[in-house]
Amino acid sequence: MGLISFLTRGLTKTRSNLVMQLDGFSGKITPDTLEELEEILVLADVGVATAGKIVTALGERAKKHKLDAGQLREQLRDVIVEILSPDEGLRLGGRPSVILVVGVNGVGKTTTIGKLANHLKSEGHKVLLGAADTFRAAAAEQLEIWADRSGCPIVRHQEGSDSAAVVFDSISAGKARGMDVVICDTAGRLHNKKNLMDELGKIGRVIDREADPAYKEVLLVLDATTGQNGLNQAREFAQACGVTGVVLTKLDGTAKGGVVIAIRDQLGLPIKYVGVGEQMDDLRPFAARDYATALLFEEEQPWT
Ligand SMILES: Nc1nc2c(ncn2[C@@H]2O[C@H](COP(=O)(O)OP(=O)(O)OP(=O)(O)O)[C@@H](O)[C@H]2O)c(=O)[nH]1
Ligand SMILES: [Mg+2]
Repeated sequence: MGLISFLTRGLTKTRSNLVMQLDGFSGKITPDTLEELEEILVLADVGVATAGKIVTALGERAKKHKLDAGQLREQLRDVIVEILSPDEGLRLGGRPSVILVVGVNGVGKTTTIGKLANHLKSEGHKVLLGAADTFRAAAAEQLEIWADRSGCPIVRHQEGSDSAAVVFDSISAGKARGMDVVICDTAGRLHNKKNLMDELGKIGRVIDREADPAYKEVLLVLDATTGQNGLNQAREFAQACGVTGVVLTKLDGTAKGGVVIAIRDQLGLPIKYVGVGEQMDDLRPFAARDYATALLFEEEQPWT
């Protein structure tokens, strides 16, 4: 399935709300139109600041090009693409590249790792998984199931052992076995728990020491259904462990798909992948243009 169809399916809830309301506009684009649009965007979890920025940009375009409401969706899409661009992929190419996956409890970290391992493997990369969630009972077993499904080796220690030691061993095994990518799971943690956040800092330093920091990725997994709360989580994690990109999961179950735009705009963090389901192939690399199109249009447009 192409990315647009995939996103179109995943973003159904967000889009149907947005489109229904946008279709209500007609005639000239007036300050009232823009004000209403701002509210609609805020309801889609774009956030107040970013929604304001979007309608300001639209107002300028409307004035300059004498736009009417029929052109609103197309123009809105272009403004959103501008905010979400440029697309940034993973920094691969290290021997191995190391991806640390972090986030609060239950956002979809382990599932995302399974999907990502499968995706990278299908692109020809040799992937090893590190079970550095040593905290939650059965966390390593859960990752092992994904390792089996995606056909990737896994490094795991006993429950309760030091997570930084698992990361160390995973990188060593990755080097010894000629892996391209090592993806390490971590235990879910609340962003206000200082000692747990410090632990991520420690793991990050192990990666910097043992692997090439130029190819280190710290992916923050955010659950799209939490909407604007994700922004606060992102701020804290970014400070604690130098997040390099965001994976947004559970877009399939929410009308809050607009939060992607707020994350990029407010925090400057690139969205690297989006998850729209629980299955192995329900994860795709993020693409700004396709995302914005799927957010606003039911079908692929001739100009995409
Ligand atoms: N609908 C939907 N469900 C998802 C998605 N990603 C993950 N899930 C589900 O979310 C639940 C939690 O996923 P996990 O991968 O265990 O989350 P986690 O962040 O590793 O959880 P902890 O390790 O306990 O912090 C599971 O039931 C997953 O199937 C997604 O993109 N869409
Ligand atoms: Mg987990």
